[in-house]
Amino acid sequence: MFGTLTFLLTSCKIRDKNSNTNEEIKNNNCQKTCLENSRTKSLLKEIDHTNVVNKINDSLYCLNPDSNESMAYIPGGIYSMGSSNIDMALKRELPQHQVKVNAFYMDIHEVTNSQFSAFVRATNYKTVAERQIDWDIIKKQLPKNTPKPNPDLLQPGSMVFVSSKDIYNLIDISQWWRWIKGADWQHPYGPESNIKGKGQEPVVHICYHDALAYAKWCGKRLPTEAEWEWAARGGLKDKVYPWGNLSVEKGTPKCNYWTGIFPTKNTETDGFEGVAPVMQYEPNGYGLYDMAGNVWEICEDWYDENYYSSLNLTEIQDNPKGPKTWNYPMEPMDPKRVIRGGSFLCNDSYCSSYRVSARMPYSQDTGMSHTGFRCVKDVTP
Ligand SMILES: [Ca+2]
Ligand SMILES: [Ca+2]
Repeated sequence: MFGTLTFLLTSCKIRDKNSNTNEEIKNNNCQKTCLENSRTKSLLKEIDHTNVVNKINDSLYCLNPDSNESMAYIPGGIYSMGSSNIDMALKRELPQHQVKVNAFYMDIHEVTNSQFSAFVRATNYKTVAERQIDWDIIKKQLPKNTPKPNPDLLQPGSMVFVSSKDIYNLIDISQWWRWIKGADWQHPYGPESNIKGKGQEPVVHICYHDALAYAKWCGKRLPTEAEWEWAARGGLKDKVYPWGNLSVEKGTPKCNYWTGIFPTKNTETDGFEGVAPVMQYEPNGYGLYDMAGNVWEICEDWYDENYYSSLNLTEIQDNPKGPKTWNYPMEPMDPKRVIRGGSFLCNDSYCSSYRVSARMPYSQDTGMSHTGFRCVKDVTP
């Protein structure tokens, strides 16, 4: 939320309406903040959940914290973390470095609305997006002398993707992201929306603190970034995607992403314009669903733009937990965690974050309509 307000108050003050040629849009992709999103109407779309319900026999498995049901065993191993594809990777994904990961269990799908509902019913937990915003706290993360915004802006709310057919560049994310008062996990598109019939969709508008609270309640934890990438690779070596190297555009749909031209045209050829119920596509080699696309997944690690390049490449990183703190020069005062896997908003024309090595900063106090999480659990001898 703090990052959201930073965005609302400080970003994209200058709107260069002359910089909207295709070539300039392509060049501007180096920014790749990737705060993409889905359309409001996609929330209202009726979805047949039959197949999903058949696949998930007990979506409330977290009610039994000792159960590993709906979790996959991820064997330990050593792998090359980061991208081996220089053409597709961002600097933050380089260089590749050797990482050792111990075995663990991982949720086979993103945490669903049904699962999160059980947590809230049991604990009365209120997500950050549902809480009043404390100006005295967030002003410390904004440039000095930032004027106090209208009190309306300090009401509970969250960031919602709103599609636009008329954009002038791919840098000013305010063209497709809106702060919606009353948007939260139970009202993903604002106070008039709800999650009825969407129990098998991943919970969204979740920030790091919310995800952590849920994980602890389940007797689980959030994955480290190294664990997440190792799991996403599904036993494959040096591949671009969880399924291998075949382009996301080729063959049968492999994940829920933005088909078409982001953010102006969504062809829905993967079956969904917005968020999809979990487990709609083939799992990876470890039996994990939606490690590419659908919703971003929050990791435990702080985000450091230069973390990989700071490592000693002659050493194997033993179960790394990331940097000691965050480093994101574009918003230096806003604490950032790592998110992984991309979302239903990702597209090759923008950031192609459904690649297994793709990594993105995420304000730890912010909820967004394309971000959720899944949990892991240690293997006890
Ligand atoms: Ca899609
Ligand atoms: Ca995902």
